[in-house]
Amino acid sequence: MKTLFFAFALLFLTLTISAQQKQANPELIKNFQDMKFGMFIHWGPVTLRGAEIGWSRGHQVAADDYDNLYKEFNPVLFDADKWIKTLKDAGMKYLVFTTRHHDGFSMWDTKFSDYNIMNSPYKKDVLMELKNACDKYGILFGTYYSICDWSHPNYPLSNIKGVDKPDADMDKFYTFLKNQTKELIEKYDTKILWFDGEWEEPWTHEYGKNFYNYLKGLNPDVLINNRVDKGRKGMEGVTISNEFAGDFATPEQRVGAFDIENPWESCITICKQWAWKPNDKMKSLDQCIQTLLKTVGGGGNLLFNVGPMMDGRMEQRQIDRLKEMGNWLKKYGKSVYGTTGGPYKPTNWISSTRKGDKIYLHLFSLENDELKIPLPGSAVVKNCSILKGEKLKFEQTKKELIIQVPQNLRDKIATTIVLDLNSDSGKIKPIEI
Ligand code: JFZ
Repeated sequence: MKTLFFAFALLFLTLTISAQQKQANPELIKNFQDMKFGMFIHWGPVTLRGAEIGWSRGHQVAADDYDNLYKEFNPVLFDADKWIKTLKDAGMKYLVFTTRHHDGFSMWDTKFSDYNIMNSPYKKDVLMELKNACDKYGILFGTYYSICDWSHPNYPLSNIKGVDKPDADMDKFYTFLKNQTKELIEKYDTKILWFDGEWEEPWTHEYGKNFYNYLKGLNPDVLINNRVDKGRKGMEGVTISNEFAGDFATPEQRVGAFDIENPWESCITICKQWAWKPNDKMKSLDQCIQTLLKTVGGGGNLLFNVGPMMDGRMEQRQIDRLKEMGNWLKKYGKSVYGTTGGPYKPTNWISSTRKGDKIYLHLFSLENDELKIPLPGSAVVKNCSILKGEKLKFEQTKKELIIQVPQNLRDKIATTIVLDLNSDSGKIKPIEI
């Protein structure tokens, strides 16, 4: 009887394990999470029109016009070194660059499509230049790659009403995806494959699982986002499970919900459009930093998007804004990099991170001089001060911590307070304020 039980238990265990997706190794995930802040770049020939990448094809820009823009694309002022220096000075640690968006244009020297940057008047492999600049500055190099390709003859959809492709062949298209991504892995040594466009009907859960396993077979150290599979339902994007493939979740244009169990990364634009748009409304420095702190405080990374211009430069006002973020991080980065979210769940006036025996509070606003927050008595506060600054008066009761934060010690953007505990801050359960 006992033997039979164990035999069944073993069988069950084997089946469950084999039904699971290959998971990324925990150290790889940890390194990714520790970086906290990366740059997303959406760029391509469409910047000649200042319209949105991919989506404007057949809408704001006639498809025929759109598909011929590359013949005029000549970003002579492109300087990979300058871009990556800008990224580094912003305090960012990694890059995700659009190698091929929904429009199907490849931004690298690919063997598998002629619709690529080498056939533009510019004729240079911008992806290789970016990869080399990332290596030079110690920045992790990652690539965005759209699954849907509205201009490819073998992809069934075009995103234009009434235009479909009856002769499309999805299996052939899948082979094309495998060939191109193999180049990204083997020739460019991409460390992140950031998929997108998985929500369209031709892409299935079967393709998703298969693709993920294929890519991990080429290099198990490539991180792959959850948009490789069909698990993401909507923009919140929180789907890290054994059922669906993907190493991290991808909430879009919003700070993800508090989650310190599953890796996630919010992608958010510095302006409104992903690709460059003249006079696009840019976020204030307050908004930029608070977005980063709320994301990190919730346990996520921020992939902050910049859209460079048609001539190859980033806009100066965006470079300046990023530099301001970098300056803030130079001073307060200790409360960001390598931390974990919480224990306080972010609100619109406070966010928090922690590491070892420390808790970092980021205070965006405070009505009076007294900050009163719940804290279990088991976590004894030994010291309380502004990070790299003055000591603060505090008082701890059984359930609460009361800190005096006078106006003159506050930072306009976020006042960063460090609490030294007598124990591991990681043990504190998430706290709602
Ligand atoms: C996608 C892209 O379409 C967008 O251009 C950008 O690259 C972003 C990072 O990812 O965003 C989406 C995805 C899905 C929808 C809209 C925007 N949707 O289903 O409406």
